[in-house]
Amino acid sequence: MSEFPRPAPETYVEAVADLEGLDAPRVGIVMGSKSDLERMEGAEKELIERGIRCEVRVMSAHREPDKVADYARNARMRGLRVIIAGAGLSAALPGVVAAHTDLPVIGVPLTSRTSVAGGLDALLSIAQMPPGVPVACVGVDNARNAAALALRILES
Ligand code: RP5
Repeated sequence: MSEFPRPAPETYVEAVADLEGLDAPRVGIVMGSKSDLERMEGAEKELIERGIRCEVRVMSAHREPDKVADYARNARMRGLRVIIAGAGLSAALPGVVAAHTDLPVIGVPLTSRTSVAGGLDALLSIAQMPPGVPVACVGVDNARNAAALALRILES
């Protein structure tokens, strides 16, 4: 057995409790591109108005897969309790986040410059997840509802 001192499981639990008591964000808002910022700002606004600490990050499931995987894998340890993920086109981001975390993931299908059928492409990409990898899905461009749902999850 290694002599290297390993933290006891209680230490980890205490660390998470500490994070919750301090300024650690409870909700992560991620999106696939800077071009999504405007459509996602309703989520941040809603959470701030309700006094919920959140963070906003841009990361693409297709262009930066390792960054997305790292973010999702570390999310719970960092104190996050819900992740809101918005993306347009072939919107893989919410599903990829859900593949790497057991936190609840809420997907926001977004319209973008080259969307087809008014965002139906992203809506189907987010909603049609395979069994066992759940992603909640709000309406097209309805980031505010994602925040409202995150709030209900945090309060449940
Ligand atoms: C998606 O592709 C993004 O979420 C965005 O909605 C869309 C277009 O991205 P950009 O080409 O503007 O970076 O991945």
